[in-house]
This record gives sequence, structure tokens and C-alpha cells, in this order.
Amino acid sequence: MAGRHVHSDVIRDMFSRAMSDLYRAEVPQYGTLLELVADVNGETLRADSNMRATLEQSGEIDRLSVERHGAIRLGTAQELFDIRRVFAVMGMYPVGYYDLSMAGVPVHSTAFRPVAAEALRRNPFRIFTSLLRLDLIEDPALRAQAAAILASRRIFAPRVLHLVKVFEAEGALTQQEADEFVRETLETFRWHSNATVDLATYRELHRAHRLIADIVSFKGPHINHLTPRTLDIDAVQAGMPRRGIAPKAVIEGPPRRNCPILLRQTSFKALEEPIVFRRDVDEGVAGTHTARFGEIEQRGAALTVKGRRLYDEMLASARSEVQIVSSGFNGAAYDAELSARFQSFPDVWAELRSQGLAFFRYSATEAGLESSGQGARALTVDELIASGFLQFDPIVYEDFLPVSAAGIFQSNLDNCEQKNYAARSNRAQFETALGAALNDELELYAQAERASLEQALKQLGSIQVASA
Ligand code: OOG
Ligand code: NI
Repeated sequence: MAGRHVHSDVIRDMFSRAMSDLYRAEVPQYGTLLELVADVNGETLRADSNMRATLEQSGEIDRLSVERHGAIRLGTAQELFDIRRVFAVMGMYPVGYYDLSMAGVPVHSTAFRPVAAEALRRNPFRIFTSLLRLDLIEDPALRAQAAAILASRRIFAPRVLHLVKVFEAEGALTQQEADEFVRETLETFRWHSNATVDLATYRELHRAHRLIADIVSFKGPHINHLTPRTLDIDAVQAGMPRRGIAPKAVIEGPPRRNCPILLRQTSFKALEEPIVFRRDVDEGVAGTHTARFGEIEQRGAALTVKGRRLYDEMLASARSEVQIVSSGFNGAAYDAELSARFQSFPDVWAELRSQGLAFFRYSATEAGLESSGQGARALTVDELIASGFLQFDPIVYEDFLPVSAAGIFQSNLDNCEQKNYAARSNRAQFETALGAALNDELELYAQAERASLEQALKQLGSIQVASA
């Protein structure tokens, strides 16, 4: 192990910063969005000292400016298999399964992210990773053509796969290897303005689905957006037009609340960018392709199965009442309906806890530590809280939401492009391609909650068993 000491958390941090620099250079509007988000976050923290204190307490304040997620779309099982190994070098593991075919998008997805509390605190960088479902291309000739094009590309430089093998054998990389790994891996996600297909092929793929053209026509899976975390998504949404950015019609996810839950997201529309199509005889044909955009997110508490069920029901009832149209003219009606439907979703942390709707991280208070083993010894968890010996803070939701993800995908497709796929979700096929089982996000939150409670009870000298 001599010299092999760079921690995966450090490599992920290097990589997420490099990715942000790359995207900022390639898509200047993303830089403008980052400035807006930094301004709004600064104002929010100045105006709300409670929020500041809570974020400091949970350690989130330090990760705020580096916090972001990105998204890529892969073409083959082999690519998914290899990307899992590449992300493992950075301490990112596949969590959750998202079926987008229900929403007319021919992909299924997972999110690669850190899972340990300490790793999440250092840098929670996540990549929403989709795999094309070739089986959803109806025309057999086009399906075969797309498969052949994808089979002949190599999205990773040989050095990347070599360094992955070194990591797998040694358990870590040297500083020099880590630097090279980050530099070389970044190339996989770079934008290529030269398509690998000719214009006629591109058009056919595009006709089958715009995303199919985006995945099949290029040398690699360009990063299609990066998403910083904001403390006030409504303020950023309102501020976008003033900085020359056009936001999508509505914010996805739950409405604005006192106690933020899950994830709220919005994005700006994908840019039309010049590309060159291949032509065998002489030089290429100029054209355009629309894929890359910017997004922002505001994260709240992770919900339990019970909380999530309630969320899904309320969201579905709002959506069946007001259908969002992409022009966004009914955006205000949708927001009002959503807020009305969520009225009965408890909006006080203590209630969210007592009703078992959200996950919390428990910690012993100063007062609790002082009376450790004495006053605290025989009290129940509820009594410890009531006596001020034990406190609880919401655990941040680190994952994604399928209905929201579909809304983000669709904001970049024309309404007339809506497709309906009859095929059902296929998690087994995804896991086979991945070469590993997906982690269950609910299990991860439950574990984090249990571990924090166990530790706090131990510190308090309590004889309770952690079972909250
Ligand atoms: C991914 C869209 C989903 C999110 O934040 O829900 C997503 C994509 O467009 O490839 O990033
Ligand atoms: Ni996203």
C-alpha cells in the first residue's frame, strides 16, 4: 500500500470541482446560475439566523458551496458496468432505481452517490445515470443500427480503465494516479461538437425519440446538466429572468413549506448548440443539437415509507387536477393546487417525527451529557426529548424523485413528442447490466437514524434500546 493513500472522498471532491469548472467553461449560463445561487444563499443565511444555526449544527454549511449533482445518459450495458467501477474509485455507489418509461422516456436510471454520513458531509456529489432501453425502440432496423453504433464506441480512455484496475487491486490510488484519473475521466463527460453519425441517421434516431439521438450520436455521454443546491429555490426561480435565464414552467416536487421535505427542482431550457454531422465523402454538415441545460435544487428531509406514500398521493391528486402544460401559462394554478393539497401534510418537525413520516438524526444535548447516567438513565426516547436531553434534526434527502426527474426530462422535449411505452420497468435487467445490486435508499436512511440514536443513547448512559 506504500504511497497509495488518496481517500476516495478526496478524489470525488477533486472530480466534482473539475466537472464544475469544465461545465462552467462549456456552458456560460451555468456560471451565471452559480452566481445567482451564491447570492440567494448568502441573503437567505443573513436573513434567517435559525436556518444558519441548523445548517452549522448538521455540518451542511461547509458543503453548501460544493454541493451539486449532475446527469449522464449511457448507451450500453458494458458502459454501465464500467461506470460503476469508475465511480467506485470516487466513493460513489448506485442507490435507487428510477423507471422513466412510464413518463415516455426510454431509459431507466440510478444515482451514484456517497452513502456514509461522513462521506456525504465531505462532498455529496451525485450523478443521475440513465441507461438507454434499446428494447423500447419499435423499429427493428433502427434498433439494430443504434445497437451497432453504440457497440463500436469506447467511452473511457484505456488509462482510466487501467487505473480502475489498480484501484480494485490496491484499494486506493497514489496522489499522482488520482490526479491522472480525474483528468482522464473528465474527458468521458466532455461535449463533442462532432456527431459520430450522418445527418440522415441522426434524423431517424431523433424521430424515434430525441433522447435516443442524444445518446447514440456522439462519442461519449456528455454531462447534460449540473445542479447546485440553493436555500431558496423560489427566489432563484424568480431571479432567473433578471439574469437572462429562462426557467422551466414550474418547480418540481413538494410545495414551499416551513419544514422542507424531499427535493424541489427547477431548470433552465436546454441550449441549441452547433454541431457537425459526419459525411463520408468530404467535410461534415453543419447542424444543431439540443441537450445541455442547468438546474437548481433545494433539499429537505428524507421521508419514511409512510411519509413517501403520503407525498405520492398528494402530488398525484394535485397533478390530476391541474395538468402542467409546457408553455407554463397555468403554472400559478398548479402551484396553488399543490399548496392546497399539501395542507394536511404535517409541517412541524416534532409532528413529522411523532407520526413517523420523516427520518431524523439524534444527538445528545449539553444538558443531557451533564446528567448522563443519572436523570437520563431510565427515560424513554420521547421523555429524553421532552426533558431537553436528546435533540433531533432532519436527515437530508440525498436521492431523486421519478415524477420530478420525468418533469426535468420533459421540459426539454416538445409536448408533441410525448410517447407512451407499454413495457414495464425492468430493474433486474438494469442490475444485470450494472453487475451489482442497487442500494436501497430507505434502508440507508433508516440505518443512519438508528446509528445516531444508538450513539446518543450510549452517551446519555440510557438503558433504552434504540428502536425509534
Ligand atoms: C436526467 C434528468 C433527471 C433530476 O435531477 O431529476 C435529473 C437527464 O436529463 O438525463 O437530473
Ligand atoms: Ni438533475
